[in-house]
Amino acid sequence: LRQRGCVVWFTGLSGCGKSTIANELDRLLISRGAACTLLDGDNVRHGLCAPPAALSGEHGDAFAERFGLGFSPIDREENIRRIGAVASLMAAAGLITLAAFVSPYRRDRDRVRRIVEGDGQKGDFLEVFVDTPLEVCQQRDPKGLYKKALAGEIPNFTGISDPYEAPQQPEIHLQFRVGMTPSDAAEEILQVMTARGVF
Ligand code: GGZ
Repeated sequence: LRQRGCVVWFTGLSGCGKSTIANELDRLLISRGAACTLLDGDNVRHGLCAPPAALSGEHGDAFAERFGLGFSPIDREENIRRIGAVASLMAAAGLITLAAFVSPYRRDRDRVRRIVEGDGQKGDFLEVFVDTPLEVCQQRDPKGLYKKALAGEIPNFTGISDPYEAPQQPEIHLQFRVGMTPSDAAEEILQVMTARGVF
């Protein structure tokens, strides 16, 4: 099997399914012998970009305030910048790198695209827009975050009190359909990857 190092970047609202689909694609790729890796909020926000509250220790609050990231616009920008830099290195090392983050600001996503394409070549960055309507995400509300955001308990919540800037020309546009499974979505992405000579 042949593969090309690349970044498959999932973007969409909280609860849109991006992490589930990325995990499904990760499994599918591994079952076919690919060398791939997955970055998502669950691993990155506990490590590389841990929030201030999780960073304490010998340097105390000063350290946490400087290096821990929350959800203000500038914090999200830095979150996406760090993830983009890591993803670009992984892709350059030959890995199919899946990244699933809300990444609501177009400018931040486009910056990652330029870094990945600059380190590699055009076609190494595939943007996947997981286009699930806000109402559906809100209805799912797996972690109860929308409820809290609507009650004013979470500031800057994407889709409620902070904007989501949809991609204008994503390589893959996954439009929500009733009955669509994460595995259907993963297959659809894999087909595009194959057509583009990534795997
Ligand atoms: C959006 C938030 C927020 C705010 C906490 N806005 O459904 P989840 O829980 O698991 O996915 C969301 C995750 C977003 O983290 P990212 O690193 O992907 O965001 S970004 O790309 O914008 O930097 C949600 C939870 O963290 N969460 N507060 N205010 N999502």
